[in-house]
Amino acid sequence: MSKAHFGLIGLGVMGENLVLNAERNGFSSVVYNRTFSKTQDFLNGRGAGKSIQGAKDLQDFVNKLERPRRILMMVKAGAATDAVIQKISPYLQEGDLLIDGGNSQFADTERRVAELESKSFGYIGMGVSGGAKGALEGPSMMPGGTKSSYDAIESLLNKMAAQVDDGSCVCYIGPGGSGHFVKTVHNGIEYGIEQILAESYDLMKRVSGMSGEQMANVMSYWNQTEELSSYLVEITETCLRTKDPVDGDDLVEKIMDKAGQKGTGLWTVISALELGAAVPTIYASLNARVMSSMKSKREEAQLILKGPSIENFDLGDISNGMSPLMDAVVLSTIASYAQGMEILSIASAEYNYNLEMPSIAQIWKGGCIIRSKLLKRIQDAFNNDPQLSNLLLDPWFADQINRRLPGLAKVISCASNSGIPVPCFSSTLDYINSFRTSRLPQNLVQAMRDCFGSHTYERVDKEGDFHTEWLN
Ligand code: NBP
Repeated sequence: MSKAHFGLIGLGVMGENLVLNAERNGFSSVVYNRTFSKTQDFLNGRGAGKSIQGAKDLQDFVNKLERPRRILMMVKAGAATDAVIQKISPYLQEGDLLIDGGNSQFADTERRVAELESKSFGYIGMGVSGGAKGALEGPSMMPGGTKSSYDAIESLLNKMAAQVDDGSCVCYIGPGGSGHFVKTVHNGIEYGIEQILAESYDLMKRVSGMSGEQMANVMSYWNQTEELSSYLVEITETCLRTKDPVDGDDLVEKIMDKAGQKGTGLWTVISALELGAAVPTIYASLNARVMSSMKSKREEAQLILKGPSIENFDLGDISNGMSPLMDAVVLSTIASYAQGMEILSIASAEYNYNLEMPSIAQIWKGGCIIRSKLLKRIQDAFNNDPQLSNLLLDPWFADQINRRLPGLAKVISCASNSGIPVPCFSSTLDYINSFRTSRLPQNLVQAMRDCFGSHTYERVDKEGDFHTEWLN
């Protein structure tokens, strides 16, 4: 049998679909999975009748691959990825290329790129987004590592990726762990948008008393607007329309209100704090998941901590453009993207990643979970002004903010008068109001720090560092 073009390790949800995608695009493949029965099940099931061979062990796996080998690992991030690298390394030869498509922490990828490349193997850390369907039909892929390693797999990735009007949803991101860094930030933005849609649902249900069907209609309306048309709005409509097959009630109402966080949202926030990037909307979404996980404490607190009753308030309906609620959703979504792009631009300078903002927006336009029409505007904004310091300053986005800020403020006031938490909406308003305020009250913070700790302060009227004996 002739040698296969492409090897895959890890037949989980993602690996299985990615190898079917590669095979469909003309790359004969060989698959290996730690538990061999999964390989057999796959070859007898979805992999049957295709140019896909199985391998029982890693020796057999590498023997079945043409050289230089191109091997994609789709295993659990962390220790499992290190274990696979350690086990396969003795079988690799100079020029072979390992690609980690899992959700690895970017610092791990930096370490692995250095280690593997010192042994003359290529190593690519590649973020993959799109879930099972995206993996099969065309995901968005964010590969980072040395450019020559990327060049060796460019044609494969170009064919496998989602396609949009201006190309495929993959490009060389940059050196080291940059691909996984960009994927991490992608997931941080995703956390933000999911929470924003959840907050809009909570308000529509509790303030306006809307049914699942009515809320789904709002999502359908939003999905036809330039500002909100996106995959996440589309699937929110589906979730809201879906009925429990047992009794026909809205299924979403039967789901426990506890959301997990697998790591990438947390890593986004940690990276942002380390880099000095302000990401309050994304942070609020992470914190909302943490709060949601405290179910029993919240049940206890509800009996003790009393709040106001629900205020009668018009959040809008489809006939009036769903304003002001749509204002809140649009501005918070814009803030999530703006904060994500801000982390990327600071990281690019700090870690010498040399990230291309328009290209990143371009490869997120298809295949991935945060794909949306807004990304075309983001791509244009960074193309029009490569030095753009914050997305909110682009004329199109600035116009959105200037028109929609009063609506966002009204929604937050209704929520707070009704005792309904809207952490992403509130953080967005504070973010925008802080950003557009040239003089913030941190002069007083600096005075206090100098008062108790002689930390010194700068003055607005002259150069230098100053100290005052405040307590004399
Ligand atoms: P999982 O994250 O559930 O990983 C399952 C695979 O990892 C199986 O093949 C399993 O082998 C293998 N594995 C584990 Br667990 N420990 C191993 C070890 N010590 N040595 C060798 N293999 C090991 O699968 P997934 O959901 O397909 O995700 C794969 C990667 O892609 C993850 O890093 C994930 O974060 C990332 N990702 C997932 C999605 C998604 O939507 N699911 C999207 C984007 C990225 P076994 O069969 O023998 O247990």
